[in-house]
Amino acid sequence: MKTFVICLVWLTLLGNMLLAADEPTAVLTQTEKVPAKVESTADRDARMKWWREARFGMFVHWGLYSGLAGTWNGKPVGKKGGMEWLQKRVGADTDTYAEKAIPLFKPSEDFAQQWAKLAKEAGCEYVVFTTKHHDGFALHDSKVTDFDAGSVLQRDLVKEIVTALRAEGLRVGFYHSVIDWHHDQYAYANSKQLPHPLRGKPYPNGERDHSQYIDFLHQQTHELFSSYGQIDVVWWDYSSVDFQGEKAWRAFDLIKQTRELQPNILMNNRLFRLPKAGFSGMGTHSISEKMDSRYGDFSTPEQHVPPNGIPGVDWESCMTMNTTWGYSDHDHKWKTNQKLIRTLIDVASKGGNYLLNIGPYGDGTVPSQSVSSMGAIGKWMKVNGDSIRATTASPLPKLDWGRCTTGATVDGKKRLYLHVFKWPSNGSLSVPLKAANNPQASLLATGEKLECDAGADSLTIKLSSYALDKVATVIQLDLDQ
Ligand code: JFZ
Repeated sequence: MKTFVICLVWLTLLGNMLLAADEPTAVLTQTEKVPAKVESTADRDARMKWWREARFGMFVHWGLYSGLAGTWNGKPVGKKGGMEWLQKRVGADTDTYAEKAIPLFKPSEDFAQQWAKLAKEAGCEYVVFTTKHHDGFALHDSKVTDFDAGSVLQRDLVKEIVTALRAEGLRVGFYHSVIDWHHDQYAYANSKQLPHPLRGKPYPNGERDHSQYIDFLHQQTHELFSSYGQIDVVWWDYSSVDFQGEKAWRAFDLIKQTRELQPNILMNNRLFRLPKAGFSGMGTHSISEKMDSRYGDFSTPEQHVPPNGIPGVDWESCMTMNTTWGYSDHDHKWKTNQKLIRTLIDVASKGGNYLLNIGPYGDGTVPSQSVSSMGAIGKWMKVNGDSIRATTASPLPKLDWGRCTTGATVDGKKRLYLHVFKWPSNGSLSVPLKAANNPQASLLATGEKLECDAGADSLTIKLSSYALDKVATVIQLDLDQ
């Protein structure tokens, strides 16, 4: 037994040395606690299945900042960029911010049902919403703080939202900011990279003990993951190269606690900022090609689509409809419906998920531009949803006329979905498929059969002279294997 224990200790040490080998020196000590991998690939695949098939989710940024709507002391804070960062943008301390923001945060009775209907009708399978953003205001009824909806409004908004989403059959995701601008022990001076309204200024309350904040973070998320039934996703936000993982959040304990409470939960990788966790550095574009599942289940490119996807990594591109996550009265740069629908298709063609954001007003109702865009996506999805849901990345090289996704193989036939953005003026669509075996093409929307000509170098599909759908017409193409 003793020899066995000694061997185990040596093996663990050796394992940790190997794990640490390609880490920057600054984080060497943090990798010592990396837990052993315990989950089999089959178990992980089973856990990821619904999410991989979903392809489309709705993100919601809503909190105290929403009522301020991008305005401070009667002046616009800016015309673009994240207005959920308003407190930081104006450099307000938490009391001043709360005093101005709380009277403007007035959730209507049925806001949550509106969100749920909107997501369902748009064709989303899941919704991720802010249970707490960087300002630190929690939307549930928390026992460990008074800076929450329970204390301020005598409402548990998380419960209202979860109930409404479930009623529509949607999966539920909790966004949770690990950055906290309210907590009086959050030691913001530990990071030069993470935002804080008082960054560069001394702590107003004397020395801070960050471990007390970490305890609070673990307690508050314990409440969230033990009070609302099954939660499908946790979306942590976020870490920096200079403050992350063990040191910043006691991340592996936090993951352990969360997985114990929610065995099926999927989590993003933002408790860390390491190459192994899917990051190549700071910034929202810094994605690395590899990701170790002990750091999270999926990678989170923000405001962009990785040009070639991230083969072998589960990923989700989150994006805004204008330029801000939290609502602003001053941001009018709305993306067109065509842009949004084509981005959804683009993401699916590269094997990722699209998490599209809405920023409701302070009363929880949704700006008409977002309602109308979600409606347009839903209209397209009702007809063409099969070409998105449960598909995988395109097997074809880059297409100058549009995109392609891969459907399931049925009765030995391989199915491709061709999304035509640019309708060919000569009425024939050239698909780079060599010697296609018994190709059968039809319009997904109507079932109308299309004539095919399988050439040695490419397949040609005959089309009518005008596009059925100017945004994206989908052709279903079946091939014998
Ligand atoms: C974060 C939040 O700060 C933002 O408010 C929003 O919630 C978004 C979805 O996530 O945005 C980031 C994350 C990382 C960086 C910048 C903004 N970064 O690495 O520079």
